[in-house]
Amino acid sequence: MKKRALLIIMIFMAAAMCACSSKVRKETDMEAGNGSKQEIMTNDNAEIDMNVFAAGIKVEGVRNEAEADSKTDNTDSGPETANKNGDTQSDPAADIVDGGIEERCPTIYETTRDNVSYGEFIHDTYYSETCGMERGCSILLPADYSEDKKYPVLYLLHGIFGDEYSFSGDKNNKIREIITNMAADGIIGETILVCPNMYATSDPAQKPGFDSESVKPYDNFINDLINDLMPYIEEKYAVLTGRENTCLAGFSMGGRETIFITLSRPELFGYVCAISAAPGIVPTKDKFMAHEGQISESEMKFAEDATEPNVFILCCGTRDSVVGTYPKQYHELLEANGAAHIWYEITGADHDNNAIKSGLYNLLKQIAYDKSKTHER
Ligand code: FER
Repeated sequence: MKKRALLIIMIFMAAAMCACSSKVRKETDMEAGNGSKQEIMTNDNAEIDMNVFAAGIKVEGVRNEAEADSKTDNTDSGPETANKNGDTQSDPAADIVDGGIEERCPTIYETTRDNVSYGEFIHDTYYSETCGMERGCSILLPADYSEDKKYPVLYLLHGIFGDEYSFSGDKNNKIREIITNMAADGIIGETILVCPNMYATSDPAQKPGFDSESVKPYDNFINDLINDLMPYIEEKYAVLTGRENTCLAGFSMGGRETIFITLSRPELFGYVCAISAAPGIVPTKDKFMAHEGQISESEMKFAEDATEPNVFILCCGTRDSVVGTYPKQYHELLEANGAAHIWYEITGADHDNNAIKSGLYNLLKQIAYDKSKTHER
């Protein structure tokens, strides 16, 4: 009988220890994007699933109700054009280059096609003087990549808690399909996509989090990108250099750094898109933390004599549950300070792949439009 009582006490103790350690994990574990359910508490005591960061809330390849509400017609595959036999055929390239923003990436660009070859993401490393260590990046080369050609480059920056695998590891963002299908249709040139690790720390033990110290390596990424990664990519791969051939885009934390990098070094990037940009460029306090701000509100503009990007897009879903209206506030600040840009909202999109697909598609579409004006496409 005594033995049985002892056993019951031991079981109770073990159960209590388990519950305790899972609570510690919930509050301290900052790893995200591995599919397991981990949560973080905001200052208003709301629980947020950690997997919403890095590469967005996961939405499957099906269109949701909110999308059906959206005014954009996703099934439109372009205007009907008559060929010389009088038959009508769809020519997507004919209408894509009209300069208009479409809230949703059309289905024809995000769908895998049988007659198109898609490249595979590769992983590479480079030495970062900025961080004093070897760092990784994922790279999507066109399927028929050849050293005999030269390609424009798009640097794509992930969200908080992410790394160089955040985009390549999520098949639902359709980045590979969009970039390859648009090139296959001749809308854009074949493009090399580079997905870096944006956490530019010199301390391998440092981890991201919602406090000023833990966020600093993201703000340091500008140095790693410009002084280490871009020179490495330009030396190792067959890339076209210069702002006309160098594009920058980012999601959330990556969107915030995209704006900061663009305002700081606008002469380097001809085509830019900040998707669902996170707060903290200017001082503020949101549900996650107080932000000191990278710059003041009056500095949220290009320098007087700056070479500005040909295309600078800011966008966000109307139902973004993580960054809310911060992207809109950035737009309003840029507008008040006279910095040219395109702003649009994606009806019904959350902090998710619908926003990512939309931003990427519209950036590439604007590149096509801009190049069509100067016949460079
Ligand atoms: C914040 C809110 C959102 C913040 C970062 C984010 C550092 C980033 C979200 C994401 O990358 O998905 O206050 O502060």
